[in-house]
Amino acid sequence: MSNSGLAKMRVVAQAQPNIALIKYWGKRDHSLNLPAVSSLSITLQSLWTRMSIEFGDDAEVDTLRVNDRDAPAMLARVSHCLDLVAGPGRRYADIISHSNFPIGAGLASSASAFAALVVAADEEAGGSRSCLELARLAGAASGSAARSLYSGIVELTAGEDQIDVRTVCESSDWPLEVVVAITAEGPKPIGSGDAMIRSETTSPFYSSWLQRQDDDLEVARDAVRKRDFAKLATVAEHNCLKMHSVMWSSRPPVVYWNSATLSCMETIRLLQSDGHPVFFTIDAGPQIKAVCLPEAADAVSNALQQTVGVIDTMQSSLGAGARILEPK
Ligand code: 2P0
Repeated sequence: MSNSGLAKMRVVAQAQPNIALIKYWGKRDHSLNLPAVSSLSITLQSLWTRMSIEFGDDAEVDTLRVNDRDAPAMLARVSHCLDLVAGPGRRYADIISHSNFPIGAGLASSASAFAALVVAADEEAGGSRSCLELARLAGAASGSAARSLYSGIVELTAGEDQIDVRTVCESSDWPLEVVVAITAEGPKPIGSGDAMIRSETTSPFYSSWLQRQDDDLEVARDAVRKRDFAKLATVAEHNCLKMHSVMWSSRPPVVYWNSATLSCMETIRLLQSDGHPVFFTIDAGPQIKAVCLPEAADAVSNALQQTVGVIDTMQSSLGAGARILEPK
C-alpha cells in the first residue's frame, strides 16, 4: 500500500502472520487474554498486513477501514487495543488496514493486524515501548499476535501473569519455506476465542492437552536447536492433531476442516513417503500450511495445487517481525 492519497503524517506499520508449530489453544485468564500454554511459531515473510493510523484532534470517534471497507464489527477490539497502547485519554484514531491474503479464514490475520496496530499506535503516541512490551499489548488483544512482533522461529512462554516472547532462531539461520493451500475463502464458523472457551469447558481431553504441552515444546525447541527437520515435523504434526482432537471432542464439536483439508493431508503424506522434507499444520480454519525445506518447495507447491479442492496456494519464507514502514 502506498501512502499516497492518505492524509499527511500518517504512521504506517507492517506485520506478517505467524503459523504456530506448537499451538496455543486455551486461556489461563480471559480478562487479560493470557494463554494457558506456551507456543512456538514461525513468522512469515510474503503475507502481510499494513496498518496506517492517525490520531486526530477533531475526531469524535475511532474509525476503521479494512481492505477498503468500513469494519464496525472489529472496532471495539481495535479501540481497546489503542487504549492499552496510547492510554485511555488518547485522541480518537483513524485506522486503515490492508492485508494481501484472505482475512478471518484461519490464516492468522488477527495476529498480523494487532501486531501492526500496536507498533503503529506506539509510534503515533511517541514510540517509547520495547518490542516485548508491544508484544504483551498485542497479545492482550489477540494471543497469537504477540508472536508476530518477532522474526523467524519464535517462542512464547505463558507465565502466571504475563507472557515472554523471543526469537529462538533467525530465518537466515534455518531457512524454511511454507506453502499455504487455501481450501475455502469464507469466514470461519466460530472465532478462536469462543471456540477456546468451548474446548476449555467441554472437551474431556483439554486437561491432558495442557499437561503435555511443555513436553512437545521441549522436543520442538531441541529440534530447532539441532536443525533436525524430521524431529520438528513429527512433533509439530502430533501437536496440531492433538489440538484438533481437543476441538473435535468439544461440545458442540469445533470442526474447522473440510474435505480438501483432508485431501491436502494425504498429499503431504505421499510427498513424505517419496522422501520430501515436508510436514503439515492446520489452525482455526480449513487451510493447510505445509512447512518444508527449500529444496522441496516446488514439489510441495505443485502437489498441493493439483489436490482436489485447493482454490489457491501461497508461498512464503520466514521473515521479520512487526516494524514501522513510515514513521511519524
Ligand atoms: C495458534 N490459534 O497458536 C493457535 C492455533 C489458532 C489455532 O492463536 O482469542 O486469534 O484472539 O487470543 O490469537 C488463534 O487465536 O486468539 C490462534 P485470541 P487468536 O496460532
